[in-house]
Amino acid sequence: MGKWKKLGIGGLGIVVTLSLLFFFTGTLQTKSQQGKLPKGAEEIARARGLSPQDIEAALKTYVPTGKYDEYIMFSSGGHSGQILVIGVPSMRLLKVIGVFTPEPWQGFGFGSKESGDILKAGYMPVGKDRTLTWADTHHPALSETNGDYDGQYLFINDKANSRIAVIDLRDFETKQIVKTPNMISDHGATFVTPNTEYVIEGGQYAAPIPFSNYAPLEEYKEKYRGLITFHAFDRKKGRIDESRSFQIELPPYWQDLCDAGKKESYGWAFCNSLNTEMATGGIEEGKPPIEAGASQRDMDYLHVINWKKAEEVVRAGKVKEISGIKVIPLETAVSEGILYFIPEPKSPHGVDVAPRGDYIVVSGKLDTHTTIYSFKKIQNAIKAKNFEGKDPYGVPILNFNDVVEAQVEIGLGPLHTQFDDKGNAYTSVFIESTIAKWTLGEPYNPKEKAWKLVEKIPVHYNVGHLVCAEGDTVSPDGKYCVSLNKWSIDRFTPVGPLHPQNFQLIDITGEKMQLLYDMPIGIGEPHYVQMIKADKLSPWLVYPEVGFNPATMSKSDTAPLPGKEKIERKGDTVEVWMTAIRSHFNPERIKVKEGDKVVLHITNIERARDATHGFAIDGYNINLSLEPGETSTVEFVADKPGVYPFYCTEFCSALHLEMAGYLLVEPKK
Ligand code: RUQ
Ligand code: CUA
Repeated sequence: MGKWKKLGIGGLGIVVTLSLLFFFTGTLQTKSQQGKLPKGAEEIARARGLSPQDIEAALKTYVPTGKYDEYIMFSSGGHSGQILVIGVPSMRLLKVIGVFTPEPWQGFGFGSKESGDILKAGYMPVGKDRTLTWADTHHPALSETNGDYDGQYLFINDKANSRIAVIDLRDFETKQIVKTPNMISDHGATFVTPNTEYVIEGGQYAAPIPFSNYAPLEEYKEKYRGLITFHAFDRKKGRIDESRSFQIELPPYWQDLCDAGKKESYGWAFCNSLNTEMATGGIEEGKPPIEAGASQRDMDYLHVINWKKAEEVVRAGKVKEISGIKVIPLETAVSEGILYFIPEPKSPHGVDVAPRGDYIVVSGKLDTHTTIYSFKKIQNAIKAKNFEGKDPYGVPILNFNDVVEAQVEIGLGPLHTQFDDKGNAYTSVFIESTIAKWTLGEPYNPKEKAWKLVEKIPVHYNVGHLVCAEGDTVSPDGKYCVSLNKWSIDRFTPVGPLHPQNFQLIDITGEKMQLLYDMPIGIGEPHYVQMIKADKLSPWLVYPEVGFNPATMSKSDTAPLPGKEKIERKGDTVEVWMTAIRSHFNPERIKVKEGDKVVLHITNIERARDATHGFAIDGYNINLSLEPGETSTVEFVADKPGVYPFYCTEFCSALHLEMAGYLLVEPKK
């Protein structure tokens, strides 16, 4: 109430804003309505206690029914092992894609052979119960062509188990999970090279190679190593091709985030590291804790990796084969000029390559600066063999002052950086809970404006990553950034001691950054997000043919088709060819004997958009989602005698409840 009374100039501003908006969008309005607030708008604002800024923010984010969002965000789903698809600016959740974790709505991991095979491929290679049912997803990466998002594929890592997943953006479904050989944890993943030649996966916590080779911590320096994997991507097949992938052995520092070079720095990759002290803890034995041990030195090492050169070395066969993958030994990486180090400020976290590939921005978590390295200077120093020394493993270290371009003081605890289309960079500042906007130097800005802090905006609270529209590509869009806050504290109605994360949408088009919207994320802690222009995506609305198998992305030979439904018994195996259409399954009765193996193929023969049918068998933990055209196969042993209804789990029609049948399992005599 009070706020509204004291509107003054601000109130005038909002009236003008609203007027302009209604003027420009007012094609459906009568002349007399133009230029005026709609009747009651002021009253609503007053009653709801909305400030002029609130109204402006609401107008900028509201997307009316039937209208689409301009951008789509792909967010890591954190511990859920899934991916969230979110519209911008509405911040509406559009989909949750099952990736590493079974997802019942999509029937991902609940009986279909296709999804079961994908999940199983990602299980642990050692141990008795090798099942993994969760993942710590961190960094999604859209496929790129010439350093720009092409809207075809999406990748994401599982930090907890060192795995990589491939999602096809024609149907937004997970197609492949790779359990990376030799590695047990990752973090610098996933990042793609500019033409998606490789999906980069940098390791995190050093371990023996492979990790299942036990070695005591006393032998850490000798036996433990870091690793980075370059997963070769076969775009035609839409799959990672492990036969062409390779790894590079690294010193046992804890490698952190990575980024691929682009344009000028094409062919190179950059990863930072922490714990170059090689601390291994031992707090229980009176030794300093890891956090103290790993923060003693003022500098850690930015890893500069020539992956083009590494490719050649792999082709020349100068590799070891370990657990079925080619590994470039550390000595070879050094002698072949694949690996160099650059000192970087204490406990660095994010490393981000500027749009032209000319600068590499690094932020130290315990520093107040972003540090910017020049790729040209790095190349010159390497060519001139201008090294300040070598690390204990023989890796040449470039001289910090030779390669640094600038340092910008932006605030305490900088983490990650994104870019806009106007030569600005945006860095998340964790300890301060702000987003800092600063200017890049030439050629992005004339000299006098270069490398300067412009503005900071508070966020709520403890920001990790941030994302700006296409903000890590060769051509960022500007427009929006989203701050991915770890803590929400007081922003939402309390829902118990586990608080949601908070995504805050920020408008960066104006002279000042403007906070527009808070979106609570209630499933696991998202880390990174990428934001793509929505019109770059062209997903299917139904599967292209009836009998389509999403696992192979082709029409299946075994797909049941209308008129070809049948049940066949061969020995102890009962094979069923079933179709689904509103509102029945055909056949509706499946009679088997206890202990029989049941192989059931089912096709949704619908062609209408959104006419999805589910297929659940009670008591057998089976649920499929069959989108129009889709075919799927379920195999199970009918080991529970009795009567088991099966039914459609999608409310598909008025007679949806009638879309059912019986599985009759006759007990053994
Ligand atoms: S990381 S913020 Cu993977 Cu920065 Cu979490
Ligand atoms: Cu098909 Cu409900």
